[in-house]
Amino acid sequence: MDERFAFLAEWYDPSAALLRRYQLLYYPKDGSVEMFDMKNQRTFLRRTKFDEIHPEDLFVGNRVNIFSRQLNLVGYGDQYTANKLGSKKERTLAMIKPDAVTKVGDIIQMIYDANLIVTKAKMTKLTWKQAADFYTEHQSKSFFNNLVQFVSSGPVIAMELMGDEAVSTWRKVLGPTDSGVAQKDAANSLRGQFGTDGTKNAGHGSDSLASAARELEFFFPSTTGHGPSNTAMYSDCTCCIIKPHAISEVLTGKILKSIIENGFEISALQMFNMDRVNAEEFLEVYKGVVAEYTNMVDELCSGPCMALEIHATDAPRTFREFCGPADPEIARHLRPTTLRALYGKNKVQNVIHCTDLPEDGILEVSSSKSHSNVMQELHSHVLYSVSFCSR
Ligand code: RTP
Ligand code: MG
Repeated sequence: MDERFAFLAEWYDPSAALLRRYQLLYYPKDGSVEMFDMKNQRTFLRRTKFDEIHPEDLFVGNRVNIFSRQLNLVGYGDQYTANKLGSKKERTLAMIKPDAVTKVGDIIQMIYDANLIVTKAKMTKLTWKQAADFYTEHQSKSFFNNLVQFVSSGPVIAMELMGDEAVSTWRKVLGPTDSGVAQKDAANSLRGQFGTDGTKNAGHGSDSLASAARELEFFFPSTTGHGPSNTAMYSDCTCCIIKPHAISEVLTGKILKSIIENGFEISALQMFNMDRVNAEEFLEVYKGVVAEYTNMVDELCSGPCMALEIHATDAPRTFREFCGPADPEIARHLRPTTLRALYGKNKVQNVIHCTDLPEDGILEVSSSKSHSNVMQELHSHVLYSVSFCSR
């Protein structure tokens, strides 16, 4: 019999408002998948070749996109799969400290290069008390006050990372605690490249699975509340969403780096999953106006995306110019150095959704709304979605 891996998977069906459960089978020999509806006890998808799924994406806690359905892998379906694919997978908390937030692009690239994935992310600014709570284990140390003062001195970016031995892998990426030592002994490590001294050392990583669980709960609570709030400030800004296809193509690091290098400040950042209802509402201004509306909705809810608040003078206009024409083919002819020209595939998978209306037609249709109203609307949709999804 062909080797096969089995998972329990959940899919939220928005039209029925039901959480549906499936058994998902994957056959590595020919890259085919098969799905079985658990409630109705019948085959849902006959064994079908599906090239877009990669064996390394198959582990509990991850999401996979199968024929436009976003499935949550919630359990292993048999002991064989758990042993073979699950035994080394861990989650850990990574935090980019205030001194390295502008290096977020390089750092996310380093995370992916280490074969880890980012499953949650949020920019937040900790109060003194929050930082002291976070580092409570170091309360009695001589450096405690310095550390708390530093970590609460500006925004940080907290992330949940997942992958094989994530706790130790991420600490290896960070390098030695003291940046001076890191520069000598591990020049390519995160602290070797971006740290300054023993305290200002660019990043944090949980030191055990138990700390990881506690620290993830601190930033991304699983039960009550949303954790420390994001840093959105709603002024002189525009809203940008890195689309799911770009995230799964591992472009996030390059995109963030390019945004920052071109003089834009990222004043808020949060990763989230939009469900179909959210995506439809978010893209409502395009409904009946842009032919690709339904495909745009499909794309936006096909996996995690990253919402950014971009702060700059005249941000909506300058940032839109930086992204380039919505159609990557046109962008490659007219503005070959823009993000969409460089990384876009087609009008739907065009890397970035940025606030504004790409077609003149829409402006006419929505002429009752001023430009800034549309922006605020989009912005509040994102933040609504963010708070909705981080629940
Ligand atoms: P982290 O917790 O931030 O990932 O760092 P770590 O495990 O490598 O180091 P740890 O001993 O847990 O210390 C926590 C943070 O405190 C600051 N520190 N300053 N002598 C000093 O000035 C000193 N020692 C530690 C660093 O920011 C360190 O990351
Ligand atoms: Mg530590």
